[in-house]
Amino acid sequence: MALEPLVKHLFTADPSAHVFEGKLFVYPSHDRKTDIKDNDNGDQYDMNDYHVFSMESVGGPVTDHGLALKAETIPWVSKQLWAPDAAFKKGKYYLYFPARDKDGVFRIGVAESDVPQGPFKPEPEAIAGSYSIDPASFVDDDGQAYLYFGGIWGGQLQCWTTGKFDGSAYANMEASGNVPALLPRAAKLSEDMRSFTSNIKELAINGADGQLLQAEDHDRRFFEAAWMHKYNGKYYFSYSTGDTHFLVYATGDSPLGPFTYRGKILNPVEGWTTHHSIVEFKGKWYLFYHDTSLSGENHLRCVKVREILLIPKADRKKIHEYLF
Ligand code: FUB
Repeated sequence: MALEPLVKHLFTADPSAHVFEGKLFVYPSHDRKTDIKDNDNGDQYDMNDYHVFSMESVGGPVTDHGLALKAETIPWVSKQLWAPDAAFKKGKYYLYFPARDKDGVFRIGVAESDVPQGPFKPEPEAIAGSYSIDPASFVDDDGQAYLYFGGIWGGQLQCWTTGKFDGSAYANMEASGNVPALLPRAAKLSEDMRSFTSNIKELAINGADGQLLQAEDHDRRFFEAAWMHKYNGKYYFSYSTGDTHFLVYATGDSPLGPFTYRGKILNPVEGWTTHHSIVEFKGKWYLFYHDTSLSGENHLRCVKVREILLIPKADRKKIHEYLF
């Protein structure tokens, strides 16, 4: 499969892929050119709208459905529409997105449409109690929907250790040394998909020894880009390790964990960030991800897709990029 960008007429990143109405839909960030210098806060990722894409087959033509949602129409947002995701429930489509509110705090919003491509109508307020970035929705076989989220450093998760926003914790980015790493978050979604119906839970990611991954373990600890999929009855929680640039995964027997770290999905790509989704379409599994090969600049990324090969355990050492 050619590893060409999915589209070249826009810069796209953070692809969330879903099968809706028999087609493959991709909900990415829409990167844009700015003069903002790269920094560890991610200020250079200054996006202000979303486009939705679809295709009938992987490798076939990709339709850009145009503007799906823009920042100016979302009353609570000040800037930075980061990585979105979408969900379907009871005849409606929902777009989840992180953005900074008027106080500069990242929150998660939701917008609704009758069709998967949008346009989406935003709720006037962010989801009550939501914080940080990178929402990923997952509807389990029993119909219960979950929202996964969180990101450290520029994603502000380090500011929420007490359950209240503490701006003074921002500059620390994360703990160091031999203490448990910050954990991704998840909550159950209401039947109307617009609010949390459970407390926000911390998702435990343990090593093979059953102990939480440590903050100093930058090759394995959670950084951002949560994704959940189910395969053969197991829950696969995958994410980016941020400053070590891996996509990795952990598995569990429940959508809220605990999860056990299993290994790498993708080695570092060109560019600082890495962010993905995993989806089954027409009997094959695909990894959607991004790199910066179209521009050579960290904040101008392009979405790509490759098939995930289901490799027998014995052969896994030979090809360590594709792991399940
Ligand atoms: O696209 C902006 C941010 O960069 C995303 O929210 C992160 O996951 C990283 O890809």
